[in-house]
Amino acid sequence: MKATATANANIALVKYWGKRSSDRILPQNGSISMTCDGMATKTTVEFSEQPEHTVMINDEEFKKDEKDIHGHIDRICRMAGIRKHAKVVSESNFPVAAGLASSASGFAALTVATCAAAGLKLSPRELSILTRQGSGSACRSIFGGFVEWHRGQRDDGSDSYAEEIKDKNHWPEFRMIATIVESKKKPVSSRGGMAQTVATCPYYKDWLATVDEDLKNMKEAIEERDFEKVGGIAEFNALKMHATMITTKPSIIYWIPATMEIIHAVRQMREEEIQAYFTMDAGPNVKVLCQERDVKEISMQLAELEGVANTILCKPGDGAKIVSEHLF
Ligand code: 2P0
Repeated sequence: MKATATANANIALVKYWGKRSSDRILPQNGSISMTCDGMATKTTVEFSEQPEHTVMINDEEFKKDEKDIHGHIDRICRMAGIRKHAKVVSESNFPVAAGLASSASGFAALTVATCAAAGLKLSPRELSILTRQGSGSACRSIFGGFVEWHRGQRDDGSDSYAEEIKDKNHWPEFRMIATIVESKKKPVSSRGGMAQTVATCPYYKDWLATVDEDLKNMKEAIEERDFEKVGGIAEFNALKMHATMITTKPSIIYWIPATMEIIHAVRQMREEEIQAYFTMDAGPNVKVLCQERDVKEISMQLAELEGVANTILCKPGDGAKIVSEHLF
């Protein structure tokens, strides 16, 4: 009754922003991401007779917050029909809660390890649906390479799952440089921010009206390995999402001066014929999309910017999987 899983974070190229059901975590729109080799979480789960679930994340005891880890473990226990409690130890190799998709890799690794420890055998699609109920974007980290999370139509969520578009070997030269400007916990959570956006942004419906076109074009661009097309769609999609955040009441502005500095630097790089595009999530950090051949030059230019603390280089990675080496 013990198992360990690893999962990579994922960064959306077409963003998930807003829920149509918060109970089941059903999105308002579909999304597409790259699973990132370079930002991973490893989680060991063991069931025993201990009186309650215990969860340690990066050497700290997990305190209850809006992401209900204990409730997610209970959900899996109910499915498996077991009454024991879990000891969970989890470690990530990148800063948590800084808009770097730690909840995606975290919930994907937790779900895969907990199911294995509980003896629950699920298909990848079933795992994706189950993981989604812990944290939406995490359902994409079950798969590797380039992944689409289907919005689905049904109220029970049975058709809202992620699916691989292309595996990591389809485009091995694709790179993402996560540029860290601040590793502190963010002021407004993604979950709170998206609920507030759906409730108060006057342009939210306009955002939704553009997403299907982005999804269709992004899928084509990935299939054709058309870097400029992927970069252009991803960058504009992120700006549209941030436009809805900024025009929410009260306004949510995740950007800090260093964020703008990187945005302008990336645009300047394009002026100089360096193919680089940016995307941003619910935080101040910027992810720079590029190709292997330009990594050295782009990293050098980013390192020279005042507000940049460090960078993490990612390429398309594997989906979540069971590993043999436990954390305890
Ligand atoms: C994404 N984000 O597609 C978008 C872009 C942030 C901005 O998914 O409430 O942690 O657990 O479903 O998945 C972050 O939100 O939120 C996110 P819940 P989640 O990657």
